[in-house]
Amino acid sequence: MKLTDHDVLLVIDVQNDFLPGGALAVPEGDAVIAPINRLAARLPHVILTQDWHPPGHASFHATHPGKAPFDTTDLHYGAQVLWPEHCVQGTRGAALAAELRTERAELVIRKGYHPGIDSYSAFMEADRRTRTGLTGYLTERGLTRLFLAGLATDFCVLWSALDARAAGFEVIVVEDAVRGIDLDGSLAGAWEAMERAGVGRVASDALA
Ligand code: VGL
Ligand code: ZN
Repeated sequence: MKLTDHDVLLVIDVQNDFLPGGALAVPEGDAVIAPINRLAARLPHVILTQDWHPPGHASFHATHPGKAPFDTTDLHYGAQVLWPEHCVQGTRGAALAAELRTERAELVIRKGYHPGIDSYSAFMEADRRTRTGLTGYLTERGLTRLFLAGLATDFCVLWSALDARAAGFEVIVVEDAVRGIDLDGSLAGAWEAMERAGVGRVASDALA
């Protein structure tokens, strides 16, 4: 696949808490690092995201007495999965993976820092109103085609891909550079939803 200067690698949430041994470990989450590092050396532009929650965040089960991890609850904007406490601002768990090659990243965009709103998407928070600013950044820089990689396929990658499509970007998921959590079939559902939305798929080898 031929790349142009309008292409960007968007690396979603490759943080310690999503890796094996982390607070919200994604199965084989560490397997994304090697392909991402190869792509980060190759794509003309690289942007990273970082899940970045304050202590007591509304998406943590412990914030809601009587709730267990992976229960759901209703927040002011709708249904919310309740997660183990993860990616707390400034902690080791919130840090980007040490093995991730970050030196070519032009932007690190943080999300999920409003105490009462979760944000799976790199573009828009879960209230579906609060914007992160990423659409404006990409647009100002003329970056029109997004290659998505990272964690987790069925949450932050999925929502970022759908919002990017809705904003008019071309979106291609690098299928060997993502891994999912898979709650109740969410991983298969995520691939279906992305296909319906016109999200493409590519193997990292095709870009190497
Ligand atoms: C994520 C659940 C909670 C993700 C972030 O990065 O996919 N999932 N926070
Ligand atoms: Zn989170």
